[in-house]
Amino acid sequence: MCDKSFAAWVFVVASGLPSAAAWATCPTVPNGTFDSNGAGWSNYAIYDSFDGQPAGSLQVGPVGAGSCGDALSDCLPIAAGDDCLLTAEGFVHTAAPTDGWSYLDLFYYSDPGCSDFLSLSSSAALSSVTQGFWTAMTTGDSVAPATAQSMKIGYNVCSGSAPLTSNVDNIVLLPALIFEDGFESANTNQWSSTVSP
Ligand SMILES: [Ca+2]
Repeated sequence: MCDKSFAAWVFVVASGLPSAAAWATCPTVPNGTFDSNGAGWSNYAIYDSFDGQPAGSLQVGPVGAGSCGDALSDCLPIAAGDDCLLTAEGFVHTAAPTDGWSYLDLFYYSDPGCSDFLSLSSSAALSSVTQGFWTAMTTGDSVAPATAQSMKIGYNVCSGSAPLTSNVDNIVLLPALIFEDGFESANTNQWSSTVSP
């Protein structure tokens, strides 16, 4: 009984995927897993060969009390309307201050060289109350503004009453259009068949 239901569900999902033309183009994040170094990342970025998921990550900080510090990627090309999910894993060591935050951000620019700042994506936030294990973060859908030509990825650490350090690993950009078509129009026209819940 369980096997039969599962087979029907797999069939519906696989046959209902949108056409290739519906998928967004998202740039590949250079060196987002920090396997052997922190190349391509600047500002508060410090390579950490010990911590990681697996080992090798970017340490951001220590950021002084009451302030924020960004680790920033190199400038990446993007086209207006590109719809991407930015994901990563964040980490704060045990016994760190608990009144700080880390943020995962996309910064959009109106020129190809990341000079003319346009806007900031919705952020993914990680409280420093969460300590001792790697935690998944995602910005959710982020659509490049109409005049965007480039972007940077940022991992921003903001301390509270004392200096704070946070690590980041496995930074990935994914197309965010898997469920485009069909459900937004309040019907199942884009899907080949349905099964009752
Ligand atoms: Ca790693």
